[in-house]
Amino acid sequence: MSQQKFSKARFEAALTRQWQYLGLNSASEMTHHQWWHAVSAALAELLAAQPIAKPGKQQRHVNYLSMEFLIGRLTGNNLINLGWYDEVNALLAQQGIALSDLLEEEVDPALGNGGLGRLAACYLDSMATVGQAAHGYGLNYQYGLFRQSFNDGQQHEAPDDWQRACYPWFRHNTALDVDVGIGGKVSKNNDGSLHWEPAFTLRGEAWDLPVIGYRNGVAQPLRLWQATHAHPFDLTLFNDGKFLQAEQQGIDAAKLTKVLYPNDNHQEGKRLRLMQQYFQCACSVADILRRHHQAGRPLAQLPDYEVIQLNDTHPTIAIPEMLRVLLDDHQLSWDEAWHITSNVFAYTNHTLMPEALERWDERLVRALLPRHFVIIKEINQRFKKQVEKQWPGDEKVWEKVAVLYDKQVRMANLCVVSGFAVNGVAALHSDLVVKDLFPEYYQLWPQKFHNVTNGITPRRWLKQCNPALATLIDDTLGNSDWVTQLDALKALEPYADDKAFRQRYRQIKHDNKQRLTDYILQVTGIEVNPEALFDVQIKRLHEYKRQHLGLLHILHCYRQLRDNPQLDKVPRVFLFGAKAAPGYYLAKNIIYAINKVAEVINNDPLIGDRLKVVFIPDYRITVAEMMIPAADLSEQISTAGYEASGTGNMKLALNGALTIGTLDGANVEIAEQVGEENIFIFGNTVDEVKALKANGYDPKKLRKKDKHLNELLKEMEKGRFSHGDKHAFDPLLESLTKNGDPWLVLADFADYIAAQERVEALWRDKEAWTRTAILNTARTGMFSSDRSIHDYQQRIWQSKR
Ligand code: HBZ
Repeated sequence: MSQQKFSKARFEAALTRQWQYLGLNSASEMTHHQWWHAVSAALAELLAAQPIAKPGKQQRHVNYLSMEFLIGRLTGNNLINLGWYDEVNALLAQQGIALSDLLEEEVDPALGNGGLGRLAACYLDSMATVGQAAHGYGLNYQYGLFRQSFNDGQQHEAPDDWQRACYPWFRHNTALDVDVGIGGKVSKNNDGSLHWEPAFTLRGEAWDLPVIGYRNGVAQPLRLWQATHAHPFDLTLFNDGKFLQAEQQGIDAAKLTKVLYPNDNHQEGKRLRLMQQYFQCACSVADILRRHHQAGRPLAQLPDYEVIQLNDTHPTIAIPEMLRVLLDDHQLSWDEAWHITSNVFAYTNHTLMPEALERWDERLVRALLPRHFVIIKEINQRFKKQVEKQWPGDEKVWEKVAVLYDKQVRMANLCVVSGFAVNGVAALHSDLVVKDLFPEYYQLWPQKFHNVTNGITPRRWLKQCNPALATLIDDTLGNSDWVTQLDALKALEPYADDKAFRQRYRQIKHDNKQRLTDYILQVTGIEVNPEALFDVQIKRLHEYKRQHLGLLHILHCYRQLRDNPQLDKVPRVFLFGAKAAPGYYLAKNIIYAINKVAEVINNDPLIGDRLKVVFIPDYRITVAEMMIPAADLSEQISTAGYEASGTGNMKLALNGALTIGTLDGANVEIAEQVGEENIFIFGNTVDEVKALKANGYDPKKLRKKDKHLNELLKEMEKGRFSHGDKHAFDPLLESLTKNGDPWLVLADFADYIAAQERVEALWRDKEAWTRTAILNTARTGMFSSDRSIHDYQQRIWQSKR
């Protein structure tokens, strides 16, 4: 496979068609936004007209099912992967148009919440790049993750209408539309077998986005299903009212894919969410089977050709759906259907937190999906026999491993029982999946359990977001092999000791910080000093991620300077980016607290430029692309055992930010790679966290003992940052003390401050700091998502069954 050639003539012709569609007389009449649209649509048209390269090797086709794909802007990324960026840039320049300005016109398609959705997007990029044949399957939400603004420091949410109807990269593939039933009842056939009579039918439209491999001629689809009414095509059915029932029952089909649920690591249990999940799964399973049939392959061979990777439990209902189709539509026996299904599905776990493990109320499942419920019961009963054999009469074990228990369907258990592989997303996490979450399953099926450490695509997260550093690496190594072989960055190691190289590396970081400084001024009106240490915490807002531990450190610094105004303290800019789920009261209070503290510190003349605190609003992929290359310090400070992996930690380290972090998730592997002397590790370990909790951890005692910490908390309690309002931060403060500090913020505080002092000491030695930063870039090659995909291939997708 080789790169597609850019044809200037064809591109110009396609571009001309675009302004002609608009009824204009020339390209020069287009607005900036129209230019972006025209260029993107022209590219999409050229791409659609080209034969799609098929990966050469005989390998199972991957179907990556995810409720979220946080893809970010596509036009710039596609140009880079196509290898056409410079040509298009030059061509537009001739017309007086700056491509980089045009690209700013694109609204982020924000079809995901955070790490899980972004991981799916990185994996699609890597699969196309390494030649792993794959389809991504998800939903085409009309509204992506809400837009965030701050109103007197409080988070305000607005709908994210990203105008999917005129997104130029979309193609509605009408030939692939699918009809999906919901509700109704199960009836017996004459031969005693069962069939489902849904109450109504919805139409799933296939909307495809191209996923372009890095300069290898590959383009494969990300297929996002969009719900509409099923259109009557059969007059009898129409007269029976079948196609109108949905509306009669108050189901507005278009509602189904209206909005992305804004929760991360928390299940809400809403009926509409289950409908979304089923709709996405039914459309995807039908599409996978359609392709299989079209290729003329027998059903029994499905596992030889297809694998379905479930991105967490959100698409689990695909399992009973596959069984239903095989049993009812194809009349396979249970054993045949089970053999096929249980060799096709693999499950990735992204969390151990009980509140995030999906469970669905039996009544809800039965009402929406009566046939699926019968199938789930069957799976459960058959599995019970197996458990009985291994642990006769042990109800405690059954209570843990059952698929159906207490009138709830447990999706994670359904995945483990019905899939051929289960994986965690970092070494530590995969270990805990086996030891803490699924020990009994591990006893039954040790061969099912794997680790695949997460990764990030170097195309978007280095080449695209940090072009100056990419060019420095190209120049230094004499080639660009690192873009697809990230391990090649190892060869940068000797340059850490090269003064001239350090100077260039530092200059690039400085320029990136200057760019971010300008952006901060533009969106917040706050002026920060690019010479200061940029201390960055960017991720969803969640207690376990402990943005409030960061806040306590800020209060500590502020206090130090007030106690001793002459103190020679390293100037810092604390930068936050985070959205809180709209219903997550405490998370919103943490945002409010950070914003209110920021207000006081930023306006304190005593402090001046020495400390600034900025909460950048509406954190999203495009903002991450600006913050990551500008970061000096990467805050990865979750309570050990709770961040499954993290991927921001990888992006930041690759771009030369040093990590301050706990031994959690992939931080452990980052520390192994960069070396302990090049990372700031602190805090209680997983085992220590467990011991503290087991021994009755009492934050109040800690507070009493630590006078300084007590002072910091008291300042907040007294209303010092809230115009005298003593209750402004009650939820946060109560969680830290009265409610037992479940995330051990106070327990890690002292060690965190000590680690921050080591940060300051190193920062004072500019050359030593830069040397460490370079080693971080050089040694984080293993976190390429290309490596993750190779791991999936070897350990899961291509493994002998
Ligand atoms: O998945 C994250 C993990 O917290 C993070 O540690 C990991 O690096 C990343 C990729 O493996 N999990 C999420 O982002 N989870 C969600 O966004 C989520 C969304 C909807 C839900 C539950 C979780 O219903």
